[in-house]
Formats: sequence, structure tokens, C-alpha cells
Amino acid sequence: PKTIYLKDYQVPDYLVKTTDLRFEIYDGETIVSAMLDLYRNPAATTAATQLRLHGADLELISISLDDKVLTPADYEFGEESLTLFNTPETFKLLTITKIKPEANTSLEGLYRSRTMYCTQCEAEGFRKITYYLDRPDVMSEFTTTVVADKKYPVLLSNGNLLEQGELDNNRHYAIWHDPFKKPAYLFALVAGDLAHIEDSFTTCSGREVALKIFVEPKDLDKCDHAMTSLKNSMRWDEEVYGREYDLNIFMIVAVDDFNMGAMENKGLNIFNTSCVLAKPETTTDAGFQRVEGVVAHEYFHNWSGNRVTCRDWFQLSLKEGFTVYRDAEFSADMGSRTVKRVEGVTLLRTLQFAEDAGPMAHPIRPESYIEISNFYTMTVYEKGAEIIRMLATLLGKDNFRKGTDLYFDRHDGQAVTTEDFVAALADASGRDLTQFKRWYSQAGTPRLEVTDHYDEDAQEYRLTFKQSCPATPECQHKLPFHIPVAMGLLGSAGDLPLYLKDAEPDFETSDNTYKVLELTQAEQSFVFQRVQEKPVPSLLRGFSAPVKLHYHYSRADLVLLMSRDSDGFNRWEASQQLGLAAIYTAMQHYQQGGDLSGWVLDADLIEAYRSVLQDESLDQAMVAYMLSLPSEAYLSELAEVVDVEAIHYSRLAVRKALAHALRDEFVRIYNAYNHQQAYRVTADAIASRSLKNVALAYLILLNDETLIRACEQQYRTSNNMTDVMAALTQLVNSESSLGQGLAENALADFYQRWQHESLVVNQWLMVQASCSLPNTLAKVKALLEHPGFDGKNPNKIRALIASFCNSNAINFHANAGAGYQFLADQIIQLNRQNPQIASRLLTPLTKWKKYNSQQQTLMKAELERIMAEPQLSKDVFEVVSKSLA
Ligand code: BAL
Ligand code: ZN
Repeated sequence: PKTIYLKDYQVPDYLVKTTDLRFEIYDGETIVSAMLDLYRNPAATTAATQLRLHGADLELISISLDDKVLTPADYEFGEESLTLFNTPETFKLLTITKIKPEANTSLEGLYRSRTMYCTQCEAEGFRKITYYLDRPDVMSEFTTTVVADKKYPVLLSNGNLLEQGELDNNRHYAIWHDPFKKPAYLFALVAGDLAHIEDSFTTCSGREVALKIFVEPKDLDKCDHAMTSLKNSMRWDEEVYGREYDLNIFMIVAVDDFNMGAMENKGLNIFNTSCVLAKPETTTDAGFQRVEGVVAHEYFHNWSGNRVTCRDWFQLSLKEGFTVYRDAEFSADMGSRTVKRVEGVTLLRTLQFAEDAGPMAHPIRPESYIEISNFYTMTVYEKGAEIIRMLATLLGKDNFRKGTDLYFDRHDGQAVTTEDFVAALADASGRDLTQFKRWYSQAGTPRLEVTDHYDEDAQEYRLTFKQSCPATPECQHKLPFHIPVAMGLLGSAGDLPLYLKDAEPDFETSDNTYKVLELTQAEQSFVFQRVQEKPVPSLLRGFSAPVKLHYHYSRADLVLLMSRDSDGFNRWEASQQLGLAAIYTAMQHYQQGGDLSGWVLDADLIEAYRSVLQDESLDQAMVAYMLSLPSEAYLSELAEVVDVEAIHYSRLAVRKALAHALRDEFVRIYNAYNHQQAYRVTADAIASRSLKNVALAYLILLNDETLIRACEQQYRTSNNMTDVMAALTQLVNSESSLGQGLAENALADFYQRWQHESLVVNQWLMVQASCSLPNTLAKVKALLEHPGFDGKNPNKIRALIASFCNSNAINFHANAGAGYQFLADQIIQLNRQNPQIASRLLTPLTKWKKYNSQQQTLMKAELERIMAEPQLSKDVFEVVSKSLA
């Protein structure tokens, strides 16, 4: 397969003024007529008189240029292309093609999901619908006619509805027109027997917008949360970014078979059911929050992505990083800012940092790719959002808003680059962002070494920062990054005032206990004056940059930060550092052959955690997060060589030690919050459930009959899925025979009760696949044959196979490579059926270099087995070949 390079970018030779599509949907096949009004691009760099259109898996029925039917001498088929010869300056091209949505298992282009037809075109799926210039810098005005049998009463496409009517043979049609020029990747079509809920939104200029959410009729009772989230998003984007919605209608359609979370097609967002449907009985709090976040994300794309789009796919983070940042800030405003930040950073530091340290590491603006679908990554999305967050921090609120206003005004209706985005911010703020742009081109997670010195006589405190960045596949030697380090200094009574030597007067912050230091050099010092006691530095407040910070905190320092820091994020971070140190002590003991049963923790550590539980000033959700130890995934990311067993058993031993020491507090908390109330999805209510369930998770480790029965009672009597799943998870993972027996009954009961709710069955699959007890692989294999599993549905594949391989290290890495073999078998099976999903499943195997030599050999052997498969998709080939390189 061919590698595509950013440096080879060329403007298109032709552009498409208007695109008129007609879809005749029949059982088994769909006929697509495409009338394109083409003209030579005045900016074209070549004088070519031929036009190369993209096309894949299409059957060409006819093709005419300005009413002249073309013959095979006039064109040539290539790999995913059709080249027309002797094309004039301007012309109309009519192609008629046949496609087979029912046979399309890749879920790109037009396909069938359960009872409906739907599309997914980003990034390069439109070429599976018709021959086209399927690249984001070709923007066209689309008119779409959908014709189908009346058994599909709902016919949708982008834009506003122009006309609909009846036809012969029980057929009908709808014509949609989208007045906004858009690239083909934002095209969408839906035909199905769908129900919908309807609402409206009045925009800031007083325009009325109809809002509709379409679902299968059985799901009509699960749309309200998405609708509320949509209206909140529309208001927020007006208030925070000055962005008003632009069509008369905004539609969301829920689809059960979907590779991604959702898709921002203009005026017609298509969603994975898992990101739109929610009701308390079937959906956990995390599920509710995900719906809110994804609805907002897709809506925000209407400006950051659709009105201003990407010139080419190397610029993907232009729209994704920015939009993730926007949705994260929205969620922070809707709930708790600190909680949202803790969740975001947790995701970044486990999954993105791991990606940045592995064979698929790439800058947020990659230089090359084989298959662009492989670059919808944690790096492009989550690290991309961190880059935008840093820009917002460096510019300050007002200048950042001026910058985004300028960006939207300057580039409305255009396909642009990340350079254009940064230029708008620089121009609006007057800041020089030249060095900052290295974040776009250099991969890897920078490391910050911080040392300090306190001069008591001079009352001066010096902080010295050294930055470095490990080599990544695209670059061995990195130049220093421009890194904002938000910070404060803590004295024994809390935050100290900051007097930075030689500093410019700081107009941005009136608070003189908080500063943003700007690192631009490999080594840099800052001196604070009038410091009356040796302070404890609170560094990287709010996680102001995506870096790995190293400073030698003592346990006493961390206890002080955990209890006194004015920055909520750093209070949590201190709790994580304490937890890490406790786990490392246990790991050392385990690795030296020691026994971890009856493991105890130092008294001062226990007291530190006890004081968190008793701290009334803390948000309960933060208490829950501060009591949750760093995950196995994070411990693995931090390790040089991952010792799977040592991590698992040491973390478990520390959790058990905490459970024993704080039993009374956990019981008090559990009882205090374990009362049946009407379910609410407010931040407070979510926080209470979260804390109660963290207490339960500790208590169940005590193997106490009364507590296990209390857990089972929670499973049986809760009125919401959050509490039901929390209890079921604890039972399934309980080491006691009582717990196991109750778990078996509960699992059977759960399936019996929820078998008709596909998304709930996914949770049932996930809880079993994630069980850390032995023999889980055998259970997962058995579940592949269960009627609740469907090997064609991405959500089911993620729930069962990906959960086992990504969230169950102790089992995935056990049994002499049986888990690796299982995963490779699944990938080989999916390679042709759904290359995108196959490729995504590969992630755990790509990390083979981080394991011991025996595991390395076994993992590598599976990668080589996949590599030897005939007809490897580009998606899988790219990830496997880069992993083996
Ligand atoms: N654009 C693909 C799905 C999303 O990021 O919104
Ligand atoms: Zn997005």
C-alpha cells in the first residue's frame, strides 16, 4: 500500500460547483445518479486535461459528459479511481452507479443497519457511494433526492427539505437542499422506519430551528437527555463562542451499527445509539455524560469542522482537537470543572501517552499515513485538545475569543490548515506563536524535570525546569516546546503570594497566588522573592500542559498538597502520587518474592486517605476520584517494562489494605448515600452515586458475607443502571464463593431482563469480559456464540473483545499467549469484514515492546501471523507493519 505525504499536497485540478444526487433504494441494491457541475480550479498548479475521480466498490452503469455518453476509450479505472481523459474547462458529468448497501459490512459509504439505510462518509466513505472528488478541499452545494419504498417512511439528507411526494409502485421521495458548500465527507442520507421526538430552539438572532431526533420506535423513550444536551450546546456555543446555528432544521439519527461514536454531517448528525440513547433504567451516569459530551461535540462541529473545514486529512486535529476542547469546556460548565479535568487527564495519560510512546506515535498533524482511518486517534483528538487548551491558557480568555472569532470570520466557507488556525490566534492576540507550533509537528510526551532551591536568608525560591522529549518514529531529536506551566507555592497555611523576579507586570491574573510560567528553553529558572518559608510547589495546575512532570515530592509534601492546594486538580494529583508510591512499595515486595496477603499501609498514609473521606469541603465526586488508585493501565504506561502480575496483585493488595483500615468510614459513606431516590442526572447526584460505589468496591474486597449480601441487594433493588452495574461488577469480580454464586444468578437475571435492549446487553458482555478472575478467556470465547453477541456489530465487538484485550491485562497476558492468539484470530476474521474495527482492535498487540521477552515473542508472533494474511486491508497493514518495524 502507498504512503501519502503532507508535503505532496496539491490543490485539486477541478472543483465541483453543485452536486445533484438521486438515490433509488431497492431491496439489495441502490442506484445512484450523480450530476456534477465541474470547473477547472483557477488555482490548479498543473495544466492537466484529465480528471481523476475517487470511487470504490462501485458498479458503473453509465457515464456522460455534457450529455455525451462516454465509452471505455474516454476513461480508465485505477485503484479506487476513475480517470476521464480530455476534460474541458467546465462540464457537467452524469454518472449512474449501482451499489449494494446490504452487502456493505465495512460500515463506510451507504449501508444497512437493522431496519434502516444510513451513511458514514468521513473520512473517505463517499467514494463508496459514487465517483467523486472525495477530498475535503472540494466543497460543493448538494441537492439530494431519496427515493424508496414506503416501508421506509423517513427519507433524510443534509440541509432543508425542499419537496416530498408519492410515486408509483408504493414508492415515495424527498428532496433535500443544503445551501452551505461542503466536502463530501459531510454528506449523509438516512432511509428507514423511524420515530422521532421534536423540539425547537430560538437562536440569538431570533430564528426558530426545528430539532428532531430519529430512532427506532422502541427507543423513543430514551431521547430526552440528548435533546436537552443539544439545546444546552446550542445556547453555550452562542454565549461562549458567538456561534449561531445556520439551517432551519437540525436532525440526529441513532444507528446501532456504527464504527465511530457519531458523525457531524451537516444538519443531519448520525449517531451510534450508544452516544444518543439514555434513560436511568438502562444507562449509567457515564453513559449519560457521554451522550451530553458527544451531542455537544457533533453540534460544535457545525462551526469547527463544517463551516470551516480541513484542507486535507493531515489537518484532522484542526477540527477534532479544537472540537474536543470545546466539548470538554462545555461539559465542565454543565457539571464540575475539576471532575471533568480529572477525567480528561486520566484518559490522556493512560491511552494517549501510551500511543505517543509506541510504534504508532505521530504528531497531532501527521506527516504521512497509509490509511487515514488509522489517525482518528487519541493523539489527534485528546492531545489535539490539549494543544488548544495551552493556546487558551497562553492567550488568556479574551484574546483566545478574539482569536477564534477571527478564525471563523476569516475562513468561513473554506478548507484550511492548522497553520491558519494558529495564525488567526497570533494575529488577534499579537502573540508570537512560532515556537508553539512545534506541538503540531513533534510527537512524543515531553518530560519536565523540576528542581528547586530555597535561600532562607535572601527569602528567595528558585525553580529550575529541564525539558526533554523522547525520540518517536518521525523524529529523533526534538526542539524545545513552548510549555505553559500554571503554578502556585504552598506554605504551611496555604497558598503564598507570588513575586516573580524580573517578571513583566501580569495583566491577565489579578490573583497573585497563581501564575503561568512560560517555558521555551531546554533549561530555564524562575526566582520568586519575598518567600518567607520553604514552600511546596504546586506545579502544572489544572494539568496546564500534556507533559510528564518529575519533582521529588516527599510524602508530607503530597499530603499537604492533597489537603491544602487551592487547585482541585493538583489535590487529586497528589492523591494519585501517594497511591502510586504505595503500589510501588508493594510491587517491590512482590517482585522480590514476598507475600502480599495481609499487606498493610503506613499509618500516616491511611490517615491521609481518612482525612479525604472526612473533608466536607470536597466535592463528593472528587473524594471518589481521590480514593481511586491509579489504574493498571496508567501503571503500565509509566512502567519501563510492564510486569502485569506485579501491577495487578500489588494494586489489589493496596486496595485491600485501605479497605481494612478504613472499613468503618466506607460503611458510613455507603449507608449515607445508599438510599433510593428518584434518579437525577445532576452533578451532585452523580457524585453521590460515584462515592457510594467506590465505597462498595472497597468493602466487597473484605469478603464479608453481610457486605456481599448488601451488594447483591443493591443489584436487585436499584432504580438506575449506575447502581445496578456497580453492584453487578463487584459481584462478578468477588473472590468469595458466595459472591461468585450470587454473580452467576445476577448475570442470568440481568440477561433475562434486558435481552431486548442491545445497549444494556453490551454492558452485560463488558462486565464479564473485564472480570479479572481466572478463566475469563474461556467465558469470553463462549460468549462469542451467545445470542446476545453479534460479530458484525462494532458496539458488541468493543464490549466483548476489546474490553477483554484492553481492560483485563491479567487475563489477556495470561496462559502462554492464549489471549494474544484469541485477539489475532478476531482481527484476521474482521480484516475483510470491517477493516476500521479490525485495525482498532490491534492496539494491545502494538505495545509488545513493553513486555517481558517471553510475552514479546508471543505477541510478535501473532502480529507476524496477521501480517502473513492474504488481502490484508490498508488499515490493518499499516498498524501491523509499523508495529513490527
Ligand atoms: N468526525 C468524526 C467523528 C467526530 O469526531 O465527531
Ligand atoms: Zn469530532
